[in-house]
Amino acid sequence: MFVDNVKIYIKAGNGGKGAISFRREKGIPNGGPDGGNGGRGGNIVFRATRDLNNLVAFRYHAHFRAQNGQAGGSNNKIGKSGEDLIIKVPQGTIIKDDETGKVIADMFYLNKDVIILAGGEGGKGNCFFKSPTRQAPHFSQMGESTKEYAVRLELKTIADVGLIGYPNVGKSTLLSVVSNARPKIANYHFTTLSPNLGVVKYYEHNFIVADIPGLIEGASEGQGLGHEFLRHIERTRLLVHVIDISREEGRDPYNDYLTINEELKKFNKELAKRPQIVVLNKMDKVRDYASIDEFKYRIGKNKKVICVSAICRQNIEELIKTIWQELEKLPKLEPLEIEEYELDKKDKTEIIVNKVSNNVYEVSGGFIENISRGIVVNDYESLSYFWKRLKNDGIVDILKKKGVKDGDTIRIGKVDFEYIE
Ligand SMILES: Nc1nc2c(ncn2[C@@H]2O[C@H](COP(=O)(O)OP(=O)(O)OP(=O)(O)O)[C@@H](O)[C@H]2O)c(=O)[nH]1
Ligand SMILES: [Mg+2]
Repeated sequence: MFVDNVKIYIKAGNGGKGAISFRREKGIPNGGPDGGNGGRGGNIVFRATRDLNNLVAFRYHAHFRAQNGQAGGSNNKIGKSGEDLIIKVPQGTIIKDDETGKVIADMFYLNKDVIILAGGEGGKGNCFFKSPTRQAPHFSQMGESTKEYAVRLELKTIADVGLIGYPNVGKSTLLSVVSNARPKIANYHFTTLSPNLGVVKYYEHNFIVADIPGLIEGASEGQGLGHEFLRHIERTRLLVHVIDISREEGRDPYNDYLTINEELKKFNKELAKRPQIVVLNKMDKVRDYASIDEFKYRIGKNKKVICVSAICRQNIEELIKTIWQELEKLPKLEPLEIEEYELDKKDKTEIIVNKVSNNVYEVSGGFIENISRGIVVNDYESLSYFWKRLKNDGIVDILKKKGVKDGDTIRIGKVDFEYIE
């Protein structure tokens, strides 16, 4: 089964809770607060690899959670951070927000880690809340809790060269003789059912070749395996168009050439304009060399045509050299140009005040979420700390502007407070 589009669920780790603790040492009966901060939650990190060429593994494993941070400890001990979760995907995987369809990242570069979700911040320990007027705070901050998101992974293979052509013309055989790949080869149509990638070495250089299932006339209407796999050669720089010159199957080679190019055009006009090298394969079976001259004449002088026998490894060095020389002239591939888009945008300055009914005002936003992690409703000191923050950070002013009066209710998260002037 070949899978190049899947939905998965990811969640970064929660931050650990800050500790509430007081020093207890011999000779220091009322030691100060020494509760340490909680640890950070682990990030969700994506990494592109060439060890994979499809997304099938994600069909069976679709939920990914990074480790939570641990709680802080006494003696100002900071909680252990959660470990990052590294998700390996084939190079060329595009990560989208499943809800909005917006692209978050293009996993274009090998081994370049991309943080898609950041772990939650650890909460502050009670030591942090100590002040001249608050010598022994009995409260600490909760760790930041993170949300789960659904993302869609879409593979669009990255390779320098794409092999195209009718079924059974020897594309996979060619890939197996030029590269390290060992694709399935057999004497029937549609042996290749999903893309194969191979690395070709040419002196100190190397380049990637992608072999896809064969195309036939009408592929755009779903004939054969259809057009579906062409998107895996859209991100190539050069196409190698393989043609069976032996006429073994009774088709005319030049007609094959035109038909496949027509199918390319129907899929994507840009792809049809991509530079092509034409490879006439199965030369070992050719008795009548006039047909080669005829092909070359019909295709025109300015097209590059190379005659090979993949099976006999005849002229393969010449082919590799020609491909490399062409590639050198072509611009390098670039990742998708995407607008910056973060999945879990945390605006820690955002303050939203809404009047929800006559006497009730709801306060929300990243700023509030952050400071409200410190409220312990049944702890007087904790509440007074919280009120102070609301006053000092201008939230009370905003409430006043909105018309709040003595005795009104202020709703923050799930907690209601009475507003007292
Ligand atoms: N005589 C001869 N046969 C070849 C040559 N190259 C490939 N073949 C044979 O052609 C048949 C098809 O080869 P494949 O490499 O599977 O062809 P393909 O184009 O990948 O086919 P699909 O995956 O079905 O699209 C196999 O039996 C190969 O052994 C060649 O140079 N000469
Ligand atoms: Mg094949």
